[in-house]
Amino acid sequence: MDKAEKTALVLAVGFLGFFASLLVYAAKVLNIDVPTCITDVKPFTEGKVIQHAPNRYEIHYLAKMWYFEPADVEIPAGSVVDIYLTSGDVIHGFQIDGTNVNLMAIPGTVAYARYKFDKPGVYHIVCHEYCGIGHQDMATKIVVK
Ligand SMILES: [Cu+2]
Repeated sequence: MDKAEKTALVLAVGFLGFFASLLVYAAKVLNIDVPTCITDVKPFTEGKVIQHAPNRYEIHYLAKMWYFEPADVEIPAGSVVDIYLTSGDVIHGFQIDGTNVNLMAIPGTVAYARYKFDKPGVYHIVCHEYCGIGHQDMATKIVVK
């Protein structure tokens, strides 16, 4: 093997190793991990907001062609929200703009994410998985006051 080739290979492997170790660090140490499989919550057929404490919420999102339920939720700043998501028909996407909450709504399954809404503002939620003719209008929001 040519010496330059060897150098390029070592650099590439080293870079990928560094990249992978940062991913593992984020997932295991900082707890920024991909959604895990939720088995203790059965798929539900209606969306709702449940308040457990002043700054503690649970939102059950139901994605359907072509809306999210509940629509336009309002919560106070600093709230920690457990988000559960399921679909009532086809596969949908669920991304909260400006956050790292990025889930898929798959019929028969429940996806989960927890997010702390520290900053007041309007958090738009969009469906980013093609779901039919009304897909581009499928959105809702969380208003943080
Ligand atoms: Cu959709």
